[in-house]
Amino acid sequence: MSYKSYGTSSKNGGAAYSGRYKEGDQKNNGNSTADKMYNLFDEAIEYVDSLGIRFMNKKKKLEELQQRLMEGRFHLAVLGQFKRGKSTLLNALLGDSLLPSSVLPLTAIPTFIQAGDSLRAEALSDDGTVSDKYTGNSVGEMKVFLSKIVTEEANPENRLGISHVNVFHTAQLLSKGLVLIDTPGIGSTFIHNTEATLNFLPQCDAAVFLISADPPISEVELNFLERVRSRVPRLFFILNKVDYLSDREKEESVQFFKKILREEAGFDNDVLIFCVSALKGLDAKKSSDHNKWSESGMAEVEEHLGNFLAKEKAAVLRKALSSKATDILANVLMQINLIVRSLQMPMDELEERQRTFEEKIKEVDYQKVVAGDLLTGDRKRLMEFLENQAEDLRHKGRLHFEKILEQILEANATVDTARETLLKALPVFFERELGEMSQVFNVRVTEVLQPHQRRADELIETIRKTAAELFEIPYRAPESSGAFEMTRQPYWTTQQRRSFMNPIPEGAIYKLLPHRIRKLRIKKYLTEEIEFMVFQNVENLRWVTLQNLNQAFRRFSLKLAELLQETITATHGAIQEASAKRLEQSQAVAEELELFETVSAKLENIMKRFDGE
Ligand SMILES: Nc1nc2c(ncn2[C@@H]2O[C@H](COP(=O)(O)OP(=O)(O)OP(=O)(O)O)[C@@H](O)[C@H]2O)c(=O)[nH]1
Ligand SMILES: [Mg+2]
Repeated sequence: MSYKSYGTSSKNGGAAYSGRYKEGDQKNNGNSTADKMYNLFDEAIEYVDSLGIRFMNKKKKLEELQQRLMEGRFHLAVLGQFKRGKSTLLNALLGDSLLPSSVLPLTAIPTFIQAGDSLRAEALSDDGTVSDKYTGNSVGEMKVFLSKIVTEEANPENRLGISHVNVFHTAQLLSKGLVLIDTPGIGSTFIHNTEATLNFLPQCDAAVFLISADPPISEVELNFLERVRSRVPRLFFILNKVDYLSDREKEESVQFFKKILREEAGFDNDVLIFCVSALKGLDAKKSSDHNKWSESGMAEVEEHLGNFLAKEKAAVLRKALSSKATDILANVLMQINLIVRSLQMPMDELEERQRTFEEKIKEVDYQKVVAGDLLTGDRKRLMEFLENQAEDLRHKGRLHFEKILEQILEANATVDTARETLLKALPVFFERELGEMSQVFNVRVTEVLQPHQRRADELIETIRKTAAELFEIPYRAPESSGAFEMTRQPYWTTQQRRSFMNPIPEGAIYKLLPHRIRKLRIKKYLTEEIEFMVFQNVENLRWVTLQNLNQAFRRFSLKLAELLQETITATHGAIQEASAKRLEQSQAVAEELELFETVSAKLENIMKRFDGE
C-alpha cells in the first residue's frame, strides 16, 4: 500500500466532457502564447542576472517557473475493461510497440508515460523507491523490461510489490507536458484494481474510456462508469476496434452506446465519442503513413489531446505562473529601490531607520515562535484525530467482516470457501476506506494549514511593508500566496494480496467433531483471524497517513523559515550592504545607482506584460 502525496483532488462534479475541438479554434494560440511567455521569462531572467550575484536566488526562481511552463504536466488516464485495447492505443499514440499487449488480460500495474530525452523506464516500489530500471533506449528491450513487471503473467499478484512504472519517451505528443497513464483493465485480474483506479481518478486531469462493439458494453463497465463520472474532472470515450465494423455498423454502435450511456449511466447525449482502430493506427504510425493514420481515426484523437486538453490546462498554468513571476519581479524591484534609497539618503537618517527596522525584525522573530507553537498544537490535534479515525475504522472493519463471515457460515460454507470469500472482500473494503480516508485528510490538512498560511503571509508582509514605509518606496502586495503549495502528483494505491490467514488446524480428531461444534470452531478461528487482519490493515493505513501528515507539516515549517529568511535578506540585508558601500565612498556607488535605475525601468515594463497574460 502506498501514498505518494496528499493530492488536492480537483472535483468538478464530474461533468462529462462535451466540448469538441473545432478546426480553427485558436489552433496555435496555445503554443504561441506559451512561446511569448517563455520569451518574457528569458528577458526577465537576463535583466535580473545583470544585477549581479545578490539576485541569484530570484533568477533561479524565475528559471524554475520557466521550467514549469515548459513541463506543465497534464495527467490523462486510459481506462476500460480488459482487452479493449488500452495498451495498443497508447502504443499507437507513441508510434512504438512498447507497452505489452495481448489477447490475454495483461496489464496489472499502471504505467505513467511522460516526455524524456531518451527511452527509459523505472519501476517504483510501494515505498516510493526505484526497484528496477531500464535505460537502454531500445524499444524491443523496453517491451521485455515492461513485460517482466507490468504483466499479470510475469509478476503474478504483483509479487514484486511495484506501485507504478514511469516510462520516459521522446514522442512529440508528450513534449507539452501530457502524461499518459495505462491502467490495469477493470473486471479482470485483481478485484481491488477497480477500487484502486477509482481512488486514483480524482487526481487525474482527464480520462479516456475505451469501449468496443464486440463484445458490447458489459454490466461491469456500466457500474464502473457510473462511479467514474463523479470522480474524474473530464471524460471522453473511444470506440476501439472499428476495423471489425462497416460504416453502418460503426454508426449504429455509436448511437447504441450513446443511448446506453444516457439511460444507464446518466451521461448527456452530446458526450464525445471517437471511433478508432488502434491496431491500424499503430501500423500507420510505425510506417509514417499519414493517410492510414487519419483513416484509423487516431489523427483526430491525437489532435484533440495535443491541442485541446493541453491548451486548457496550459491556460490555467500560465495564469498562475504570471502572477508568481510578477511577485518575484516586484520583490526584485523593491530590493533595488531599497538599495537606491539607502545609497542616496543622508547617513544619519539611514542609521536611524535601520535601527527602527531591526526592532521590527525582532518583533517578527518573536511572532514566528508563537506561530510555531500554534502549529505544533494543531499538528497534535490532527494526530489525535487520526488515532480516532483508525479506532473507528478497526471497529467498522471488524463488524463488516464478521457480518460477511456470518453470512458465509449460514450457507454452510467450507473453511476454504469462507476464507476465500473473506480474502476477496479484504482489498475491496480497504481500498475504499483508503480512498475515503485520504480525502478526509486532504480536506483536514488544507483546512488546518490555511490559517497558518495566512499568518505566515502576514509575517512576511509585515517585513516588506515596514521596509517600504521606512524607506518611502512603493509597495505592491503579492498576488499569489507563496508560503505553502500542495504538490499535485497522482499517486496509485496498491494493496498487495497476501495470504493473511494461517491454515486452519484440521487434524484427524478435528474432522471427527460434530458438525455444530466444528462450525463453532471455524467461526471462532476465523473471527480471531479477522481481528488480526483488520488490525494489520488499519495499522498500515494509519502509518501511511501519519507519514503524509508529518511530511505536510515539515514542508510547511521549512518553507516558512526559508521565506522569512529570504525576505529579511532581501530587505534588511540589502540596506546593510548599501550602507557599508556608502562608507567605502567609492565610484562603485554611482555606477550601481545607474545600473539599478536602468534595470528597474525595464523590469517594471516586463511586469506589466506579465500582468497582461
Ligand atoms: N482488430 C483490432 N484489434 C485490436 C485493436 N486494438 C487492440 N486490439 C487487440 O486487442 C487485444 C487486446 O489489446 P490490449 O492493448 O492488450 O488491451 P488492453 O485493454 O491493454 O488489455 P489489458 O491490459 O488486459 O486490460 C490485442 O490482441 C490487440 O492486438 C484494434 O483496433 N483492432
Ligand atoms: Mg493493457
